[in-house]
Amino acid sequence: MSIRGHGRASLSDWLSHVPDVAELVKGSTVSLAVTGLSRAGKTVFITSLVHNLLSALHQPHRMPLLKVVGDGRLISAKLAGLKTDWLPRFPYEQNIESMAANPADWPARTTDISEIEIEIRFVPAGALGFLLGRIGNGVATLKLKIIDYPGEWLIDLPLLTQSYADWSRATLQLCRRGLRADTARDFISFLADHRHDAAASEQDAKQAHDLYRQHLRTARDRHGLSFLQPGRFLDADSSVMNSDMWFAPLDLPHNVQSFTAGTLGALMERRYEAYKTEKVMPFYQNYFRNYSRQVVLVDVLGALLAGQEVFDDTRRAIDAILESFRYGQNSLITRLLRSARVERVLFAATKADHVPDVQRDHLAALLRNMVALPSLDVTSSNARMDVAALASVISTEDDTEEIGGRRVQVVVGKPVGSDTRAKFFVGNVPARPPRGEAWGTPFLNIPVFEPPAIDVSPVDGIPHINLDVALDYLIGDQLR
Ligand SMILES: Nc1nc2c(ncn2[C@@H]2O[C@H](COP(=O)(O)OP(=O)(O)OP(=O)(O)O)[C@@H](O)[C@H]2O)c(=O)[nH]1
Ligand SMILES: [Mg+2]
Repeated sequence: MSIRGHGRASLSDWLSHVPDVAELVKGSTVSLAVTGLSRAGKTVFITSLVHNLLSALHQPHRMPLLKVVGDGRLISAKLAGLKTDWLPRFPYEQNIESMAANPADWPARTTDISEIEIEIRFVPAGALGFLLGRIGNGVATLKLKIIDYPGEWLIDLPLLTQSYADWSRATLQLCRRGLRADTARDFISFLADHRHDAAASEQDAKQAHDLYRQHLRTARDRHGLSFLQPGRFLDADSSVMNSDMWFAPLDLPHNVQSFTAGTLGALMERRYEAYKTEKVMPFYQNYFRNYSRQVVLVDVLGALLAGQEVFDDTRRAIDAILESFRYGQNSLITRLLRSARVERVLFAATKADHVPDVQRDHLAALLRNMVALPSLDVTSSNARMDVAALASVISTEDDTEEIGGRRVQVVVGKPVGSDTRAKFFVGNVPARPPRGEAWGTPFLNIPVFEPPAIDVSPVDGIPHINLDVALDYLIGDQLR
């Protein structure tokens, strides 16, 4: 609706036709969920985002491409007070303190969901801003809830349409190949002595569960594998470990689809089904459906450096994650979310400061390729999706170095635990997934860099790459 053409109507008439204005005055809420596979950079992303938002008034040139900041329309951004929600609070203060400490440290690993809320006050752009000036103090409020949750939980969605027998067979097949053949060795040999038609035993179920979980954790921690189901088996000490969730896949012959009562197979199947209804479905029905904006962080470079098997496994995990954002008619996710939809999703390659500037476009292009975005975006019922490369905390500087008579771009940084800064050359980031023999030439490894000097008070902010662009894509429309 345009202002012209309503010249004769009173302001209040006009206002009654513009629902956004009422909403702007009383304040609206948007939930931005930050997810991604283990170690992708979720906690650091949220910590830096919050710190830079709280600092934006003092240091606007840190976030110029977040339009509300760039346009000079931001009035204030502060942490919301008492929480009314039941989710644990995201430990922003603790994280920023460890990153600002001397020696600096990165935040601890997280295993559960948490949330933090920021209240943003701003002058709306254009006609709405003019109107708000007329009827109020000209200031609108947006409550931004930011949620940190493990991407592994999304990898559980495909379980909902898979029977226990089919899941067992697919999982065991995977366990026998590549790096998993090693991490799953004890589990597989245990299964050889514990058939599905043996009498159900609480102790056997528990032992299979423990060995299977051990395999999942080793696959993740030692090798960086990510297609690991069920996702909650990786949580440190969650309620999933109640005895009614002790299950694992079994080694089943091809013809077995159902299990006789009283057997180990029947016990495992019952628990697998309970996991779906008690863990997977409630997450979608009670939480996910409210997160209308989401960012999926991917450590693309880490996957690339880890080699072909890990890279392919990351792609498989991303494929599973994508299912939560595709809303075809009658698909399972569509039914689970009922009328709710995720409106915008950004897939972001993190830690872009690990490579020099000239390589960062390739990082984004490689992720675009992994996500297969061009073919996806055509269906309008899907969430709107895009791809970016970013660094939540720039911990390096760009430089050049002569290698083999050629001048190449490198990054300079201080590895954690080292006293000195050093130059690192990671090789060239390919814009497409490497094929066949291209995997033969290994990429050099990159260390964990110390974060730069950071001030705990929200004044200076934190140097980053593209955090402002990412945030503007995700919630910029709410701040116009
Ligand atoms: N150089 C650099 N390193 C980063 C950046 N973001 C994350 N890292 C590194 O990646 C590690 C993991 O980051 P987190 O934010 O803890 O990752 P996460 O996804 O929350 O990990 P989990 O909680 O274990 O799932 C950090 O400890 C840093 O070493 C970045 O922007 N630049
Ligand atoms: Mg974390």
